[in-house]
Amino acid sequence: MSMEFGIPDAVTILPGNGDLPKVRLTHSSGALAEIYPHGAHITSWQTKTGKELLFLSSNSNFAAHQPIRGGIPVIFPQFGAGTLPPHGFARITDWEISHSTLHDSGDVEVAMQLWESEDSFNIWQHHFILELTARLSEDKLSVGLMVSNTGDEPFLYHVALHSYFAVEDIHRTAVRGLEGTTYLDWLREDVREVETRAHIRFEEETDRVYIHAPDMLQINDEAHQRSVFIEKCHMPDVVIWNPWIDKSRRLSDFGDEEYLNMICVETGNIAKQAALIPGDTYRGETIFSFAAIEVGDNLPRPELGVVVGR
Ligand code: TA6
Repeated sequence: MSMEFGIPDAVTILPGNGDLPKVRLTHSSGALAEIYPHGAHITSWQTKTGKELLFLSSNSNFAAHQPIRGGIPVIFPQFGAGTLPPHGFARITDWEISHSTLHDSGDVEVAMQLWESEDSFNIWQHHFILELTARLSEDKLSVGLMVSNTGDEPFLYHVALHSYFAVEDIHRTAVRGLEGTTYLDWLREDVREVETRAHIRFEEETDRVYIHAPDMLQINDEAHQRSVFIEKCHMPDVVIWNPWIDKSRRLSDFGDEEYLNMICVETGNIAKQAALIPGDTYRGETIFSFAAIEVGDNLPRPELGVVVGR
């Protein structure tokens, strides 16, 4: 892995798990993020006090052609099962670093790109450039995605961030912001229902896609007394997933009890494929931030300006 993109004290390229390299982003406040060029996969986002906000399975693979279990998998061009590898090939392919930047604000940024190869063309006959940009601030992580159609044929695709968040106890975790949104329940033959709960809590396997969901979401990790805020732009749909007990046992790269300490809140074009004509480019972004909370019903929301101190 080329060292040309290293920036002293800000962007470091170093050996990661398995025989994979990783890039470490270090903000002057002490906040940190790590991203593997394998899948442009963000595996860690830590607060300036060292709290890890993303979930990463202790059983995850870190190897060629294998997905990393946890962090923020990049899903492209297919979400879920289909004619391509599950969740597409982007997450199991090595990307190239395209730039790294230390902004005047102190934000630290790295971008990675993936484009068609002989392997991808064998299974998906399209020309594309996919770029992920990760920008770390003191208390935010912004993840941007760009998809360009560089061929002369239109193509259909899904693109998403399949984000795994660490929670102290799933039984004391709630997701806010989806009340009134229509969802498909993938565990009940895609039955279509409207979410009635202001706080979604978890007591069984949960796997559903919320269509054209609101752009502001919140994960309340009550046991840790903190919230993660998710603000999405041009990433219309949201998947909420927890495998619970039986599915956890079926996943070889996921600990049997790890469902207790994670929740997936995924953002992107998921419910149906989007179309991209030749020469066109899609751009979307999800901004993750966090704050301490006081446990209770009237939990703070950033847009109401009542966020408790960091
Ligand atoms: O998050 C939605 C989902 O499609 C679930 O159905 C579950 O399969 C999960 O993704 C993980 O998929 P993976 O291929 O990473 O095991």
